[in-house]
Amino acid sequence: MKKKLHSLTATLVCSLSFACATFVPTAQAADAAISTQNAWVRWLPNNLPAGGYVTLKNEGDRNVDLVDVSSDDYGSVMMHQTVSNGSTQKMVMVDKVTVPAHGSVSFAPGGYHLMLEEAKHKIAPGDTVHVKLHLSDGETLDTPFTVKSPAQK
Ligand SMILES: [Cu+2]
Repeated sequence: MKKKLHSLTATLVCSLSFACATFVPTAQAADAAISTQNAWVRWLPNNLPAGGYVTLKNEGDRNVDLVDVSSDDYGSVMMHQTVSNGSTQKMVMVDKVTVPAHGSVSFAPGGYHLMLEEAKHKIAPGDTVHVKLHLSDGETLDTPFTVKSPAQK
């Protein structure tokens, strides 16, 4: 009962306020649901390809796929998965990675990773690079990645 009264009040306030017009789209955008955590790049010397790692979290009710990646800092960015084959490991390209509803997926050493090649400028540990994560719901997350040396965690 108390809750109902409260929401009636909110509706009334809302209808009298211009702020309402901007409030509604903001609430919908929040539904988009994917956020990133712990984004970092394992830097290697001599312009070698670097691995990018990040955790994607989905607060929404629907699965969302990561469908493409791009960066202004690298000429080539790909989604890879390390697959072990008995005693050997190889990397395969992946077209998409699903972030399950109310779940998360991690890009981490030994599993999914971003393969970052052809750096467009000098990149060194301590730098921040940006990778755009393109999602199946139409969102693009321009995500800052901290560049770390292999010795750092
Ligand atoms: Cu790779």
